Amino acid sequence: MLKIYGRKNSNQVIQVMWAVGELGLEHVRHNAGGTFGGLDTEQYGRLNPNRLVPTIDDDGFILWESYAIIRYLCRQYGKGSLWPQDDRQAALADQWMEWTNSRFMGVFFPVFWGLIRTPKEQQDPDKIQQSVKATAELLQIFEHHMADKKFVVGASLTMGDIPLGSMMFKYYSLDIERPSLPNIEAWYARLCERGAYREHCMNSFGTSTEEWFALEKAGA
Ligand SMILES: N[C@@H](CCC(=O)N[C@@H](CS)C(=O)NCC(=O)O)C(=O)O
Repeated sequence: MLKIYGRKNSNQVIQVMWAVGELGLEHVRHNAGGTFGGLDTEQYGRLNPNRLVPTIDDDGFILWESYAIIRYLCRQYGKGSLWPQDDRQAALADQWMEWTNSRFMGVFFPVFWGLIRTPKEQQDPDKIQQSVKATAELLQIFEHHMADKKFVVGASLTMGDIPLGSMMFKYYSLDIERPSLPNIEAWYARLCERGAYREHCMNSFGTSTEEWFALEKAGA
């Protein structure tokens, strides 16, 4: 059976779990990383020498790097659904995955990290504000792309929706200024209707670093 190693509040784990949920794969997830620890053991080092999460073990096939895991799971178990049948559609889905990694994460993650993973007294409001603004500007590209689409590459959910979509719960939950982005808001509303999205992506992360760790310890 598919095993996933990683705490459920890690963004990289969340996106893998959402894919697993959408594909309906039988699986077991083992808590690892963060306050659960376990990454420094010899056994974990053999699975993932980077000592990071997530790692998967699919009947003895070991894989790390969340984007590689999502692509593997979608190609292996979701051809024609999360992995588009058409190679060009698959390439476009891949493009938006990479865009999320190379462009969106760079501007949005400092917002999330600055507000939630940094103790209040160490926060830098100006830096956070700059990243909030940069995120809003960057999202205009995706807003424009979504003008005539229900999902990232067309009429149904694909792997292209997964990385960016998984971050949208955080984007829309944080107490930050957001521009009006009607196409993205409509897409996000569609994601929120999905059981797997609600289960894996819409978990409270608190409003401070203390709350974050308390929720993590509670396994929430
Ligand atoms: N590029 C890697 C990054 C993995 C990564 O940085 N994982 C973080 C959590 S998001 C981690 O393992 N941190 C140590 C910990 O959780 O203890 C991926 O996408 O899988």
